[in-house]
Amino acid sequence: MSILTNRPDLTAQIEQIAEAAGYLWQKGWAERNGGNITVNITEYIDDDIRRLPAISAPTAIGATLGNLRGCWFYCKGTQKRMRDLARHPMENGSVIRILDDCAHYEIVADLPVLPTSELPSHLAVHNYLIGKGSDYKASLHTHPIELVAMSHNPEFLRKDVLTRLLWSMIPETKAFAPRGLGMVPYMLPSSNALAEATIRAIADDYDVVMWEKHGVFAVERDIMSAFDQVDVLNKSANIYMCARSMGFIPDGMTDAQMQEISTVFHLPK
Ligand code: 2HA
Ligand code: ZN
Repeated sequence: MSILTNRPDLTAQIEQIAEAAGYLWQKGWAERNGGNITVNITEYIDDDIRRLPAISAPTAIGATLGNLRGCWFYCKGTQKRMRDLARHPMENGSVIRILDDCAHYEIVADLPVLPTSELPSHLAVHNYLIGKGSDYKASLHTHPIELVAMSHNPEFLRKDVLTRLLWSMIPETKAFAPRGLGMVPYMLPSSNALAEATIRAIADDYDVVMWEKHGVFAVERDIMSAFDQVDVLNKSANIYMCARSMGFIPDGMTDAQMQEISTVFHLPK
């Protein structure tokens, strides 16, 4: 029996994760096992779930994350494909609980699908978000084609150069990705250094962070909102590339036009 049986609210959350995973595949952003999803589902965990036995041994996270005491997460499984997760989320990911030492987790449901090697860095981000009182529950790593292509140009890696360019391509981008795109220079995937630099960028008030020549890491209230922010930013990157491939450099909206968007939509920057 699945942990989702007779739990419509938890089921809706997992279905939203599966839907987003399907979009990642359809977009071409999730080749093979590329990308990762971790969602804090603690608010949907009832007493009956809390009494369930673990189906894995306690596993060390590799760090002590003090804000995660009592937290539960849905995590994509290691080597699992987003396109499979889209159809069978509980066979390609699992529900874990953080043990009271805040340094170990165990798998509770539905199957002993091991989380990815990136779990410690995703959990470190969630630990940071809880610590600052954020209501963000979802973290997403994916490989959006046009944004990754743009990160191969050193000119775009300077702080907020790409943010301004992307915002200027179409008015919605600033409205729906109002914190822009943070930049993290190339670092080894899954490394502690990459996780720490990502948290610093999120602390610098970005919801979406570019990992140079690799992909993006996004945080939001729920997984669909995280997907939406990446989607609007990548749409702007695509418009830029379409203009360049038609042989001209796009003008972009003017500073005054972008300022007007900020005023009308009450945006932070
Ligand atoms: O989780 O995309 O960067 C698979 C990856 C690693
Ligand atoms: Zn990746």
